[in-house]
Amino acid sequence: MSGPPGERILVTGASGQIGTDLVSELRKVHGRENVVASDIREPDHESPISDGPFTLLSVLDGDSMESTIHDEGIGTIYHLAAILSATGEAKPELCHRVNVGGTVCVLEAARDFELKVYAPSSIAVFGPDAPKIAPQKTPLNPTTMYGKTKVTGEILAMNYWKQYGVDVRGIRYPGLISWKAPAGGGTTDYAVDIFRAAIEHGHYECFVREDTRLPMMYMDDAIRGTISLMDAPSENLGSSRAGYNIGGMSFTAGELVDAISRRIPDFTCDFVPDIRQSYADSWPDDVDDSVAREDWGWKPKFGLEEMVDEMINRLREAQSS
Ligand code: NAD
Ligand code: AKB
Repeated sequence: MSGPPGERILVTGASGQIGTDLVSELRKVHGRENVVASDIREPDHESPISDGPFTLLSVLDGDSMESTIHDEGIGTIYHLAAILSATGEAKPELCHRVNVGGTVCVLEAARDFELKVYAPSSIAVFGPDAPKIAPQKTPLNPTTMYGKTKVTGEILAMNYWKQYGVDVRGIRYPGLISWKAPAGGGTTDYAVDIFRAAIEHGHYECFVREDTRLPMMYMDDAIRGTISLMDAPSENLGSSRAGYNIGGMSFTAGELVDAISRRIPDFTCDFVPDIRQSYADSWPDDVDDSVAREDWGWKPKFGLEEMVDEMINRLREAQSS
């Protein structure tokens, strides 16, 4: 099956943390009917993505993916379906099957239908040997299965671009912080879960040590970065097109607790590290995003203080509505 691309957009893994925000933003830009959300689980009734087209679709089912692309007139795929780090370490075979197998399915369909693809990577591509401020180019030796699948995803994307001319782009997202949907089984989930716990219970048990520092980003910046990378002229994108470092903020879990406590004075937090500590310890403190700034004009808007204000205000508004 092949043919000229349609104009509509397909989002895989759309019911997850990023999809919940990205689908809404894409529908604002391209029109509600032109963005088809898909996942193996239906979105919640209150989810913002339930206001437009949705189809149940596994990224491991190549035939269904190709018929969806054909029938729905798809020209671009935002491929978000994946198993994140904490779930991935517990279920490494599933993580490899979904993250690598799903990406191959999407890239094969893109090759057949001449589609444009967004396939995100992660700061998990870096291993303990990377500099603490991770450069764009450095040996990638992750110790987690999730990180290995993300390195493979970047390699596959570059191969499809070089061998078949498939226009694939990606960002190595830091830990993403948002309020519309819960985080989906990653190591950086504490920086999301802590806000709801602070507001609802005044207390949080944090699964990494107080001095754990990681690169993080507020979701609005991540969505703006994603759309601006996809809008960038292809000729501006160099050899990092499958996995650009983008920086937002970098803080320790203790600094996050302090920032929340300045707004919710009774808030308390216990630090009780579990296995996820070792995944966090294998990742960098921050990233050097100078290549993304140079190639397509990346610049973050949210720092720690702005992000904490937004998270608390938005969650309180959502609670009272
Ligand atoms: P998430 O776990 O919240 O959502 C992933 C979605 O994929 C889920 O809704 C799940 O149901 C779906 N899914 C799982 N298996 C599937 C399959 N076989 N077919 C179709 N759908 C399937 O993840 P997210 O946070 O939205 O992440 C999206 C992408 O961004 C992933 O590639 C992830 O690695 C990457 N990323 C996320 C973060 C972050 O902090 N959220 C950071 C770095 C990279
Ligand atoms: C995770 O913690 O697994 C994700 C990521 C940084 O890729 N949030």
